Amino acid sequence: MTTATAQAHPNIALVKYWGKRDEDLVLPLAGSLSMTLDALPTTTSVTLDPSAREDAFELNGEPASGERLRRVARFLDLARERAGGEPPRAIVRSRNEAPTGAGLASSASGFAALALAASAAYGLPRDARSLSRLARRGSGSAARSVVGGFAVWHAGDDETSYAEAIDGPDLRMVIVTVDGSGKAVSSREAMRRTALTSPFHDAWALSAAQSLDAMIAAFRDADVTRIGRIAESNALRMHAVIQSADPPIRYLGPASVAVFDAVRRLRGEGLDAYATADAGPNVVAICRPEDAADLARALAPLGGVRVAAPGPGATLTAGAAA
Ligand code: 2P0
Repeated sequence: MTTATAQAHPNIALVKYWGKRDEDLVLPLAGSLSMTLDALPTTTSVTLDPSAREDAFELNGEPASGERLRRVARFLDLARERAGGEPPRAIVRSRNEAPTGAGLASSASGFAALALAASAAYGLPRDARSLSRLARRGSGSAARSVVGGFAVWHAGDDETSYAEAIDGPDLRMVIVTVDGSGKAVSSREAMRRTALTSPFHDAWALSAAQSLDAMIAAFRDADVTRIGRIAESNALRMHAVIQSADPPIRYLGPASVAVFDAVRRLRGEGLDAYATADAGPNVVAICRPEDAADLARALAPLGGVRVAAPGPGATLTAGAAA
């Protein structure tokens, strides 16, 4: 049986993706910019099984069912549609080093690895643009994990909405895990609710597009301070619009807020660090490489800390077909 295995890493956005222009095609309201990490990879294998009548999905050794399985099967349907003919069903085995569903972007690394492994198994193109476009359909943020280092995901349309690399200054991210449990509301559902009910939604969409332009300019100037400022303000605006949904959703808890406060205090003491957080309670602090050890030491009392550097894009680790 044909098996292909790929690895991809999570990414943390410095300008967030929050909201879709088209749910089916997973087209974002605005572009976003992220760093792919060198930590917490997902490794995924796709084995084509000509005798199987359904796809199967195993996550961290456990068979998946329900919506989790359907999401993978729908994604494989897309890959098979692109392959043409009547390609076989598949067994997908995936292993995450990050806690699944805790706001550490396991769906980004997951669908980036799956896009590459499925493309290899079904003989689809494996250039970065094709992979990023395909990964996007699994989970928007996965479009960015296809790319190593820093990535800009263009809003665009189905053809042009993909991520590509952008040069930037070397950065470190100190991941502060304050809570490893799953999130109460999925990003997908929370984005939908925000768009439908927040009175601030249009302002958020406009602000996100402006933040991306400002961030790209800060990257061009390799200006870490500006990058950090824009990232922190963009993250807080995203959490503000999420909290303004009805019924409200709040991902940041007291322990998360304590990390934001600690980062601000450290900044007052001369350490140039900034904070961001995704759709979960964990916080990521951003700094220059030379400050990472001090920052990690200062934040250690507030949660589990781990320093990440820019990491590789999705790579095939075994078994490319044809
Ligand atoms: C991001 N997040 O830019 C933002 C910040 C969470 C907060 O991308 O619905 O799991 O699968 O496209 O990719 C999480 O969204 O959502 C996300 P879907 P996804 O990293």
